Amino acid sequence: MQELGRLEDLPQDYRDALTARNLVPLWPSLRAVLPPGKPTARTQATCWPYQDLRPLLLQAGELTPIEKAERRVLVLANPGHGLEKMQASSTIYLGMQLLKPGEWAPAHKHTPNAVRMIVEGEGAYTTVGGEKCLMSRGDLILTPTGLWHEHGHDGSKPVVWLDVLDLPMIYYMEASYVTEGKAQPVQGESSDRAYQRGGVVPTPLFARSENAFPMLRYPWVDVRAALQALATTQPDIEAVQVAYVNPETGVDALKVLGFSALMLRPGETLNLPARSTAMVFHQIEGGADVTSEGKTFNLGEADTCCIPGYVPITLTNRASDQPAYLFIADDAPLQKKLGVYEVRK
Ligand code: GTQ
Repeated sequence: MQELGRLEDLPQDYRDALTARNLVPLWPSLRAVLPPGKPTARTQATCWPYQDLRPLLLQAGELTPIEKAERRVLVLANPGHGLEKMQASSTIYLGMQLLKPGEWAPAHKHTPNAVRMIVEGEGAYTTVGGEKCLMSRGDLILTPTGLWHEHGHDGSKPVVWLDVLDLPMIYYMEASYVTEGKAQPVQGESSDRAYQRGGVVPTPLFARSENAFPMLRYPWVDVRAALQALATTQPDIEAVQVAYVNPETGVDALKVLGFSALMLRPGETLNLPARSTAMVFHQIEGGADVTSEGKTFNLGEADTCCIPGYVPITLTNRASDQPAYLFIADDAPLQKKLGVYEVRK
């Protein structure tokens, strides 16, 4: 590849004249913005073990009352982006949120899309667009763009969940803002039961739902059962994996980030080809080793890690006698819409 001219090759008075007019020569920076063959990733392979962050999150519960936090969250920040950027990857934000018994995180709505993966505790709920979604370990609850949401807790022990947002993407677009609101009237329990059976959807008076987000809660009991059924009925399948989708259309549940659940069968090692998306892995049950570029994270329950895009990843179930279950998030829906999604075999 041809070596290009450097900034230092240009006379200082010429450079000053450009700067004074808000002009920049492209060629000294061309290789930085268009590197050959593969992007330069700021995202670094990073792991956030739950046992490290849990005591600090509980300490936040002592130090900062919910009224002073609104959302009591410790952000899982990737050092490659700089901690102050609060990004796990270029597009993904991760946060661990704590709600103590009796606390209430007030209603608001915002342009970024969110999901919550429940990590610990019982008795909390989030009300999304008037729908009360109960939180149990492993459940996935959507908070799509523009829907009111608030969190409450009627149980007796702290509840913790992992927030996954496309905040870095929406913020980068200068499209991120919030609107505060009042407590929402609840219109009933969550609609997940209506969509519980794949292949049949509600059609009241022959009409399909026109709701862009018809299902907000994906209970772990159902997702786990789907994975187990897949493992039993299709033993030769390459990977026991299911995607969280809109049950009306089959397309990704949200528009920017994609979510799936993976069962690693006892003793299984899975080689994922290099894909153009960074990936987040969160251990729901069991223990998995996540290896990329010679580095391995030994995930235990509730641990979370992030791996940059364009590198192959190896996943290994450490147990030979029981499955391991992972929750996976990436930005494949966005990359596919933009036409930049790649799998390198
Ligand atoms: O629970 O609404 O982690 O608005 C970051 C921003 C959680 C939430 C986060 C939010 C929320």
